[in-house]
Amino acid sequence: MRLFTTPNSPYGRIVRVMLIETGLDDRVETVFVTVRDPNSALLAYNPGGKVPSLLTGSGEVLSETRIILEHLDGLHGGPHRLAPPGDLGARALEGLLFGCLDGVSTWTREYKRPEAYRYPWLVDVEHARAARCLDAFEKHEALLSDAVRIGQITLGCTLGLMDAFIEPLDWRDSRPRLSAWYEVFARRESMQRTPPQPHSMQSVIGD
Ligand SMILES: N[C@@H](CCC(=O)N[C@@H](CS)C(=O)NCC(=O)O)C(=O)O
Repeated sequence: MRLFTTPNSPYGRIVRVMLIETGLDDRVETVFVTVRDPNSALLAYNPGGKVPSLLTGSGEVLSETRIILEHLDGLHGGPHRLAPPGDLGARALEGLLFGCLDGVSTWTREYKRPEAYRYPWLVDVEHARAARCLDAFEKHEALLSDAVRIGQITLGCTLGLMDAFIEPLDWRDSRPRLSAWYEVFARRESMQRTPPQPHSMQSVIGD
C-alpha cells in the first residue's frame, strides 16, 4: 500500500499516527507529494489531488481520512480504533473532533498567507470555534485518558497543528487538563515520528 500525503497535512498525520500505532506502518510506503500543483505526482492516482490518499493492496485509491481509517482499522489484528456504529456517544465525539480540526485547518491556512491577504473575520470565527471546542475537550474525561483511539489521535494532531502554525497562542493557560494530556500524548513515538514541518518548502496554503 502507498500513502500519499504532505509533511504538514494534519489529516495525513492522523493516518500516519494510526499506521504506527497499529503496527501497519511496514505495510505502507509513505510518499510526500505536492498539492494544488498541476505537476503533482498524486494527480496520476487521484484527480481530486487531495491528501491523504491511500493506494490499497487491491489498487483502489481511497481519499477522505475517515474512509482511509475505516479501511485500515479492518487490517490490523488489535482493538478497533474507530468508534463502532452503535456507539453514538463516541461517534458524536469523533465528529466534533473532526469538525474542530476542519476549523483549525481553515485557520492555519489564513496564517500561511502573507498578512495583507488574511481575512480577519475568518481568523476570528475560527479562533472562537477552536476555543469553544477546546473548552469542551477540557471537560471530557474519557477523551483525556490514556486510550489511543481515533479521538485521541485527532485531538493530538489538531493541537500539534495549532502549535506549529498559530503562534503565539496561549490555549494551555485556561485548560490545564488538556495541556497535561497533550504533553504526555505528544511524547508517543507515533507523534515524535510525524511532526509538522512549518518551514518546509512544501508548506503551501492548501497543505
Ligand atoms: N475532508 C478531507 C480533508 C483533507 C484536506 O483538506 N486535505 C488538504 C491538506 S490538509 C488538501 O488535500 N489540500 C489540497 C487541496 O485542497 O487541493 C479529509 O478528511 O481527508
